[in-house]
Amino acid sequence: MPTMMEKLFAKADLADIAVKVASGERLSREDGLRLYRCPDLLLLGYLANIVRERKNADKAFFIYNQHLNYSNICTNLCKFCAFGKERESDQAYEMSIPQIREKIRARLAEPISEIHVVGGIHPDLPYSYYLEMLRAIKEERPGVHIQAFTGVEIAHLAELSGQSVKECLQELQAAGLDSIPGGGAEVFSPRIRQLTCEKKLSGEGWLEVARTAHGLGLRSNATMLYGHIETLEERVDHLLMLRQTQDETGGFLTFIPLAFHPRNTELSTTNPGLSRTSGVEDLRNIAVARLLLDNFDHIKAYWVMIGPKLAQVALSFGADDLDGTIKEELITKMAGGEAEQAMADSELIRLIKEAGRLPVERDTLYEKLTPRA
Ligand code: V47
Repeated sequence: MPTMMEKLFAKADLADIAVKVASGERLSREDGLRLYRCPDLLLLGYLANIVRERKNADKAFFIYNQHLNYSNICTNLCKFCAFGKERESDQAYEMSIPQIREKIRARLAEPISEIHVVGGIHPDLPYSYYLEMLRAIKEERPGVHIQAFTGVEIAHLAELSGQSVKECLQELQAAGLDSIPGGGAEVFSPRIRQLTCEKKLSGEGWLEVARTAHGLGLRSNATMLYGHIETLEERVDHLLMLRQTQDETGGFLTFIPLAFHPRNTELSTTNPGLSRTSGVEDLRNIAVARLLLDNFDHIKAYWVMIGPKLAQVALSFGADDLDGTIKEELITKMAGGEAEQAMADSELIRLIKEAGRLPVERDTLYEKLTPRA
């Protein structure tokens, strides 16, 4: 006699996918589309949670980190981004190396294990600035892990320095770079890139930087910016390209779905119907990513973009990581993000415990850190 769950999956036409998930079989492109189209969020969550618990049991990770957005001056001016500004804009800024040192020094009393560094594609900061920045951060905070420069920034720095991506990454590594954040991936579809960020490095270019970094032993993250003008097919194809690359290199640490924030973006002016993503959409993207990305160990619910309350719920829909303490992150804020930018580690721990999970403070590479008294 079919069990209650079997009946529910049959009713939602997901019976075959449920069997695949139970046996750990890889899902197809068609399966991914069916999952995205499934109206029953709880069934999606149920399936994603099976994978989440198989990979990470009850653990929910967080990190004590500091974000540093060194400059918002950007030549790409992507239509979904409210952070990037032209040099002439009265909102444009760039931090000098002494200012960066000051930002790091100001938080030396906190047990920060990672500095997350991202900025725009600056038209004229010299290559030496980036090397100096890395060295300065390590001088101010020896031993800290620097996760810096998206694949797009790395490709720009390689060009600026007249080196190959590999040579440039090696030089950045020698100056203090420890891993690469997941930004700049957006949606790999050439159609979406043409419509939203035509000046940006291509999707294939972004993946090539990741492959090169992984070949050097540098780990990196991956993201997808969803909830704007992309189709479900484009989302699934993006996830499958990441899965394919992970099969080749095994170098991705975590996947982070990024919820589009329309305020102050050009995309929202040309598409007035665009609104903030809904909670259902956010959870659905986390669940489908967990199910399709079978070779990724971790899925992050980025609380700055989806809010701490939904990020907490996401721990039952496939996510096993809440990112960290952050404090100041301007990319979401400029686009209308309303979540407080700082979260105490005690608050992250409370959210995780209330979700019935086991809080684990991690370093960037997901090594467990000893709990503090
Ligand atoms: O690449 C830009 C996205 C990214 C908007 O690696 C926007 O752990 C929403 O990648 N609405 C940068 N998103 C941030 C990023 C990130 C964040 C947290 C953790 C990690 C990680 C990476 O932010 C950009 C772009 O995809 N973005 N504008 C916007 N209006």
